[in-house]
Amino acid sequence: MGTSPAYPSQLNVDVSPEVESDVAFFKRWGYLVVEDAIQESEIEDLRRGLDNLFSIKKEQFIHELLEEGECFTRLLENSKIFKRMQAILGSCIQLHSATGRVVVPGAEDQNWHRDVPWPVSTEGTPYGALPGQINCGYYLDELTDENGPIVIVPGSHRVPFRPPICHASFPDERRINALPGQAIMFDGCLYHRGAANRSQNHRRVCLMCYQPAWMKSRESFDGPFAKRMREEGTDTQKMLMGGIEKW
Ligand SMILES: O=C(O)CCC(=O)C(=O)O
Ligand SMILES: [Fe+2]
Repeated sequence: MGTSPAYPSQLNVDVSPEVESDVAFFKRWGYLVVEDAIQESEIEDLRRGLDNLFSIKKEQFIHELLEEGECFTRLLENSKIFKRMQAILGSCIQLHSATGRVVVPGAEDQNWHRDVPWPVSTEGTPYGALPGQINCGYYLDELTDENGPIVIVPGSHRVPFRPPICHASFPDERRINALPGQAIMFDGCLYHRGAANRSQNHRRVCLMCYQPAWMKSRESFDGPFAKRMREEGTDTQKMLMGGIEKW
């Protein structure tokens, strides 16, 4: 373990009017589509990277993605996404998990779910704090009705009850046909699901999930990349990879 990172000097970061309006949209609806989050060359690299991993591991979910190569590590501080994550969650954030998902042809619909298991209240806690977790999907194949959009229920991140255990349609659901290059940020409490893949091709996505640095992460951050970041990284990189061990 390297030295602890210096804590950020302020919790709420300064934001441009554009980011402020994105934050307002996110708070209200629980998701955000960010245009031009990654460029064509990065998309190509990520596709190659995931294809290669899938050919070795042959698993739908590939965990601890940042340990798997440089094409993935560049997502950690993607400037458009990171700016918005900090604007919403505050400056003290860490990675919760980085996951690749390769959905093969014939894969069935995911059920509605929240990514987080904790209870939700419309009021937060008396002290104003909400546990937060925000995922960000970089879809590497254009999503269509065939290969499976990501389906969400806008605004459901605040409802104080859980989603049904099925994939029935909601009257107010939105099927997002994400494009490569876009990134889809969504609150971990938002009702969502990946739809079935009825195409002939793999449906590939990298999911980068962040949370306040005082929460428990899913990853243990004990791989070589995480260790190197904590030894040699900037204060932000140390913090992102679990460098704040205690408060
Ligand atoms: O593949 C997707 O569009 C979403 C995946 C997802 O929500 C999950 O695996 O928890
Ligand atoms: Fe999910």
